[in-house]
Amino acid sequence: MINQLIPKIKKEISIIKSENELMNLKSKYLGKKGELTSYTNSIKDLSIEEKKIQGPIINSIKKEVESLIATKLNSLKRSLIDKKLAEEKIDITLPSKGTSYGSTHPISQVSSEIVEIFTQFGFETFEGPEIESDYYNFEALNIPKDHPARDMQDTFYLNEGSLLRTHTSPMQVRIMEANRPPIKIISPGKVYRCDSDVTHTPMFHQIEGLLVDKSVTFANLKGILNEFISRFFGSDIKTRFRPSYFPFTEPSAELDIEWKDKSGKKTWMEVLGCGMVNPKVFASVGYDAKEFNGLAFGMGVERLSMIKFGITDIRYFYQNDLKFLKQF
Ligand code: 2U9
Repeated sequence: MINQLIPKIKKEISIIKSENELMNLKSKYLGKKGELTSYTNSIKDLSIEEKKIQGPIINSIKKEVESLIATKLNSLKRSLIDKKLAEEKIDITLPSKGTSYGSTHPISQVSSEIVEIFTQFGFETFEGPEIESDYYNFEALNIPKDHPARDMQDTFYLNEGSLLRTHTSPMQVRIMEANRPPIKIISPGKVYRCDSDVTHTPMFHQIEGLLVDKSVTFANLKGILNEFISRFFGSDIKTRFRPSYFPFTEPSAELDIEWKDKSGKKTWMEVLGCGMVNPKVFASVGYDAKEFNGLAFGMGVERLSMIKFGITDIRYFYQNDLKFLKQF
């Protein structure tokens, strides 16, 4: 009987297809109650002579069965790997899906363009903190306690005394505090106001400029801003300075450009605000208003972008709609 065991097991192993089946076969022959195990157990009952003959035979058969099982296990594992490799084959000759590139957000593009123009005029760029104190955002800029800008409905207040800056002017106050004229700076950055409709978002981007020296004139202000408009909107654009009011400048003006609306009709469009630095602002930073004067201006990057590209709703800038963004 034992002599036929090897060919029988070989036949059984040859049709096995899974590790599970192989383990069942292993326990059938080599397990506690396995066929081969019972032969091994019976050795102890044989006579000494029989033991000498049968013992080695049974042991060598057991070893061979163990080796047959190990070989089969290896080949099962190998064919599993081969199958996986065949399935996961990559056809490197297939055409690629292509790479898509992102692009700079239109607000960043326009902001950089404006900064670049003022850099060419010799202005240095400084960026400041978005969380500010009441002092730098309002007090030092001659914005009185009862001014509507200070109202809870216009300003985002944080803890006692701190707020989200409503303009980038606080940075310019800091620069003036730390330096003596001449000063020729611009400060671009995010500003925050409690406001939301087609032309206002609670956060928007501003660029403000400040030039302080011994004999700065309103003519200098007009010259700089006219040159800026012709570089940004085109050299054929007409401008006009219309009197206005800001607490931090005196006199103050708003700059309008002549622009064609969608139907081609010419209209005046308000583009930015400007003026001569109010002597009260100089007093806050310890400058002698008799010795120095300055020009200042401020513009909203979203507003300028909307005019330049004919965008009618400011919220397009922040909806991340690729159909919109890909046009820039
Ligand atoms: C200092 C002194 C004066 C900056 C100025 C404006 C006029 C202005 C608005 C334009 C549209 C803000 O973004 S907007 O809503 N800004 O009209 N800004 S003069 O004047 C300064 C700044 C700093 C120390």
